[in-house]
Amino acid sequence: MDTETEGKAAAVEEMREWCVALPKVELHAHLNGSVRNSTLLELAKHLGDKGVIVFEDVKDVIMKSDRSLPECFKLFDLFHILTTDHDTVTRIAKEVVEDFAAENVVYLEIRTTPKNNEAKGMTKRSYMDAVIKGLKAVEDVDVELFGSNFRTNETLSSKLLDGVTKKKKIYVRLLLSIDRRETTSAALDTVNLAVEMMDQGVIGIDLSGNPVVGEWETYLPALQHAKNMGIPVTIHCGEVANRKEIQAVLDFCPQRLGHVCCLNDVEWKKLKSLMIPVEICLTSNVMTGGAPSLELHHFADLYNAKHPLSLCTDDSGLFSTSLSNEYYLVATTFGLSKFELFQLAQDAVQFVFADDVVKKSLKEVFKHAEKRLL
Ligand code: 6MZ
Repeated sequence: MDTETEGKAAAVEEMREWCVALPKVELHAHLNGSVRNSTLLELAKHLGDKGVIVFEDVKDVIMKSDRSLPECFKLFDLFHILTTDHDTVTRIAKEVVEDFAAENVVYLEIRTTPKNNEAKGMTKRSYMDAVIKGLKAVEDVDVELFGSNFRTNETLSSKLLDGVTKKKKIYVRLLLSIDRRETTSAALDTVNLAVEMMDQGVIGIDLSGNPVVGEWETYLPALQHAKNMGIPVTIHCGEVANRKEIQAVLDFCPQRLGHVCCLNDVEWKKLKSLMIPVEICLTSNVMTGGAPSLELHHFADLYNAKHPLSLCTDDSGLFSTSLSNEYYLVATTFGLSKFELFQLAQDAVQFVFADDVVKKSLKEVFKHAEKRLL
């Protein structure tokens, strides 16, 4: 390697490390999309040995690096076969939190679809209990799961400030996802479950699933119910060009929107005038065709317009990315400076669904990190 190449490699390495060290807020991460490949392979091997699946076929699918949008949803059906029993749900929830914490994510909203599975004796409630059990089982990281009445946020805030040498600390909150394949009544069950679990770390509702499946009218009663109950809602919007639905979602005016890829000029203008914060998923959108390339991703337009936004991973396992990598991609693709990246990460605190006490504590974390990173 010549000196110039070595210098470039060192600069890349330095920037990557800086993006890891940056405290980050993750607002759009699906539990089953964030599972480690090594865990999926281990689970697949186990089911292969039992003759439930053909391991070699599944292995190739898990390790494949490119994924179209329809392929993603076929894969989720496979992942759900591998992961949907109570013990495995507990395991993946634990690992996912550990992985985000290792990336210096200081606040994480994980979303997951509560599942009924009669064969496994699983109800939506027991599924969520298994998730929470996993969050509580995390050992190498201090997890703050409940509201400030369970463990004082001041305590966690001071721990978050402890720096790199001590145990990492992370706030975790849960969003319950309504899958677009569900009926109105199943969607309402999910919102009612969220109401029931508000004191256990559940903090909001998400609408997700295959965007070419289902009708907006099916979920609207449940989403409206959430709104009436004062539960924050985030909605996957415009992953495909469904004009009628994009319009309806914007009219519903949720607290946040995911993706916003296929909006036309009128919808784009409306989004900007409503100032709804957007969860930006660069790698996911480029891989699934929602954006033509990184360079042409709508992040640039929203960022330049000072529209509220937050960088997110969507499915870090499925798309082999991490939140640090998403910040790195923004730096290298759009030329943001470290100062601008820091601002971007810090601004995301405004869009968390947690209360003002948590926000205040997170602002302290950024204030402290500023001295170290800038
Ligand atoms: C829409 C997505 C998604 O809930 O089983 N999901 N929905 N668009 C996407 N973009 C690629 N990525 C994930 O996690 C997996 C579920 O999250 C939703 C799908 O409903 C998928 O089945 P959970 O933990």
